Amino acid sequence: MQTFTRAIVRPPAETFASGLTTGALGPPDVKKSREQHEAYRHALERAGLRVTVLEESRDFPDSTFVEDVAVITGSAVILTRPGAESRRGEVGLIRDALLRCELAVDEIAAPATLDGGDVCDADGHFFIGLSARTNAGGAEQLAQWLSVNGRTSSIIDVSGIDSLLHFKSGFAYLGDDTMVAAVELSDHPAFRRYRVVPVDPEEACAANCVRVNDRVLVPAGYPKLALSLESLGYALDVLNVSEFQKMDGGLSCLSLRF
Ligand code: CIR
Repeated sequence: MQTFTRAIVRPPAETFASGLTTGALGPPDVKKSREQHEAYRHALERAGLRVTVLEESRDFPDSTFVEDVAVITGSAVILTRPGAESRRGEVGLIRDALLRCELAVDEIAAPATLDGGDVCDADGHFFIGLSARTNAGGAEQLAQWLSVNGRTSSIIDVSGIDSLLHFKSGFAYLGDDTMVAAVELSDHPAFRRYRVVPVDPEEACAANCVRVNDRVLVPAGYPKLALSLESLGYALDVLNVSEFQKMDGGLSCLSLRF
């Protein structure tokens, strides 16, 4: 499993509640979301990361979900072209921060679309989800870029699974050939050679967890998955992300880790 040393985050702005959401859980409390974001940042620091905190952006209420606008591997990054038009301006907001990290910056070109939430690095093999946000052109451009950077990839079509906004809404790679997968994905032939930890349908949101160095960040409120992971020997950091879940986001989307 890759060791991460850095992360980039952006706290939610005052306008957070006007971002995109399917809205089933009601509006988020901005103050609470900021507290949860700070706790998240501290968890990344506990895992050994140096965290760069970017300025919040009132103009882009979804910009706290920084993972969607860039894909990083090694010392290279590709800026995405988010599937949601209201999020495209977030790309320009993050470019300078990535350049300052001395990453070589490329960019997905129109009309392709790609959200980082559809991209999962499994020890150098990338799974790329096709979804309502990521189209075939975006997946292909990313696959090509990854190949130039010495990485392999395969495409997983989640566009027919209504419960998943992004591939990683239902999937996480934990290292050690182990993955957490929502029921809709757990039998996928692409995952046959891995150990798959299934997520109980009652705990569907738990699938979006994140391995960061020696620990796994998991969302609070999903005891069954927590127990499964603990029994496999993972050290967990349980975090409340209720306010981000109200905006269809979770743990992975709140940072870029590299
Ligand atoms: C959106 O709909 O784009 C945001 N409200 C949530 C994005 C969550 N990102 C992610 O799962 N990677």
